[in-house]
Amino acid sequence: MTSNVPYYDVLILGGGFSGCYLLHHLRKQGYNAHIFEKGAGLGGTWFWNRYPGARVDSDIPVYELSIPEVYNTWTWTERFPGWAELRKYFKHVDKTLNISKDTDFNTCVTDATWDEKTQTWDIRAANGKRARAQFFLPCIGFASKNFTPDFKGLTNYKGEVHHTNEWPEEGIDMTGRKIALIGTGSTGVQITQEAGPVCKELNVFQRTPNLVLPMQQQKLTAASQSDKSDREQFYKHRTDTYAGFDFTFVDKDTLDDPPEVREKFYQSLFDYGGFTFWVATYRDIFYSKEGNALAYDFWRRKAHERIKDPKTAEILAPTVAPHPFGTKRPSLEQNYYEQFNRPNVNVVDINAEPLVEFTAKGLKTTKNEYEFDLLILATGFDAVTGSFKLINVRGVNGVKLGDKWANATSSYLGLAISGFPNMFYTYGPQAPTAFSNGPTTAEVQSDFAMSLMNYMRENNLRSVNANIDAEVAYTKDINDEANRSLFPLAKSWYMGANIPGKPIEMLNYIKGIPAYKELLEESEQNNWKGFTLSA
Ligand code: NA7
Repeated sequence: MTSNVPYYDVLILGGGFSGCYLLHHLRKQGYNAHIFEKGAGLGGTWFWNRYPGARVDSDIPVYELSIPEVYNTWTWTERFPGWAELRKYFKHVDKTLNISKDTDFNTCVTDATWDEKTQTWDIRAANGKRARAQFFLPCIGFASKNFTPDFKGLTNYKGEVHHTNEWPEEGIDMTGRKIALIGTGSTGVQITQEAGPVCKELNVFQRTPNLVLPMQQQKLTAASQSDKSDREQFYKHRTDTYAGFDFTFVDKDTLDDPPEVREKFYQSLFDYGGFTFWVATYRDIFYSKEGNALAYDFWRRKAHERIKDPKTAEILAPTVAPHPFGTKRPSLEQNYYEQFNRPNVNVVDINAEPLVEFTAKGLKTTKNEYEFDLLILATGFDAVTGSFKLINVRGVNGVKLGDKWANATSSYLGLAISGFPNMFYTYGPQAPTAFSNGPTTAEVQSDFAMSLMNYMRENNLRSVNANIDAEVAYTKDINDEANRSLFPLAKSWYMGANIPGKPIEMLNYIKGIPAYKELLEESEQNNWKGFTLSA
C-alpha cells in the first residue's frame, strides 16, 4: 500500500442521508470509515438545492433518519420542510453524530479504480485528495448531474441566468423582476409559487403539464412531536409500504368500487394530501389504462375548479392526459394554480408556440417575443444514472462503468454491479429510488450492504462481486415489469427519456419496497445468493 495515501475500510462518496447513516453505523461496528463530499456541508441534495421554494415532497416523520440520537433531539416546524430547515437538520445530524470528523468536504471525486492486486479501490478527487479503501460506497443520489438543454442562442442572452441546481448561495431577490422559467417539474412548480406573488412578470414555459397534487402543508408544534416512543416501530413500518411512507396502496382495483365510492375515496386522498393520490390509491393505477384514466379525470376536475381562465386551465390540465397519471413524477403544490390567476403570471405552451431562439434580451417563440431580466432553468437532471457519469469508475480489467452502461443499465439488486467488486451504491439505478423517499430506501440498502460486509469480516473474505447471471436476471425483471406497466407511455426521467440520446429503459425498481426487501432477504438467507465472495 502506498504509505502516504490514507487507507480506509470503507470510503463513502457523499454526505447526504445514506452517507451519514452509513458512516454512523459503520463506525459503531468498528470500521474505519470516511466520507468524501463534493459540497462544503452535509445534506447531499439539500446542500445543493437552495432555490426559492425548494421543499421535500415526503412528509415528517417519514423523511428523517431512524437514528435515535438524532430524532430524539430534533423537532420539525412543518409537515413538509423546506430546504433551509433540512440544512439545519443536517447541521443537527453533524452536531449529534460528528460526521464531519470523518469527512473531507469540497472533495469532488473524479476517479475510482478497482485494483485487483491489492483488492482495494483507489479513489482520487479533483482537489488532489486520494484514498484507498476495501469498500467503495457511492451514495451520490439520483439527481447530482443537472441538465441544461441545448437551447439555440442561449449564450446570446445577456440577462441573469441560473439553473436551479446551481442557485447562488446568497440567494436571489425575485421582487419586481421580469422572469422566464423553463420547466414545470417539481422544481418549476416550487419556483412558480415563490415568484408569482413578488415578481413583476413571470412567464412559465411548459412542455408537459405537471399533474400536481395538494400538499396539505401543516405547521408542526414541538408538543405534537414530543412522544417518540413508537418511532422504532414507525420506521420499520415504512419499509412495509410500497414507497416507504406510512401509507400504501389499497387492496382493490379502481373498478372494484362504484363511482360514488371512488369519488369519495379520491377526495379523501386529496384531503389527506402528499403522495397519497399517487401511491396510496387503487393498486392498479400504474397498470390499468381504464383505472388510470378515472384518476386523471378526477385530478383534472380538481385542477379546473381552481383556474379562472379556461384557456389557461386547458394548458395546465388538458382534456387529453399528457401521460397516464403518475407515470411521470407528480409534485406537490400549495397554491400553484392560483399563481396563474394573477395578472402577472402566464403559462406559455411551447407545443403550441415552440421555442425558436434566445436573444440578448429574451426569447423568441414561433408566435411571440418575450423579454425578461432573469432566466431560470428548471430543466432537471440526467437523473438516476447521470450521477455516476460524473465519475470515472473502473472495475475489473479496467472496464469503465460508463462503457458498461452505455447502451443499457444493469445491476444486481439495484446496489451492486458485476465486475465492480466491493462497491455498493445507494438510492441509484434499478432500486426503488424514484418510488420511495431517500431515507427509507437508503437505510434498507445500507443495512443490506453492512450485513454483507460484516459477514465478510467474520469469515475473512476480502472481496465480493455480483454474478453476471444474477445481474442479467434482475435487470430483465426490472424491464419486464416496466413493460407490463403504463410507465413506458410517459417521456419521463424514470425511463431516461428526458435526456436526448439517453437509452430508453426503466431506471427504477417499480414493484415497491416490500418486494425489494424480500429480494435482499432472499439473497442474505441463501448464502448471499447472486454474489461470489472470495478470500
Ligand atoms: P424534472 O422533473 O426533470 O423537470 C424538468 C422540466 O424541464 C420538465 O418540465 C421538462 O419538460 C422541462 N424541460 C426539459 N428539457 C426541456 C426543453 N428542451 N424544452 C423545454 N422544457 C424542457 O426536474 P426537476 O428539477 O423539476 O425535478 C427533478 C426531481 O428532483 C423531482 O422529480 C424530484 O424527485 C426531485 P418535460 O416534462 O420533459 O416535457
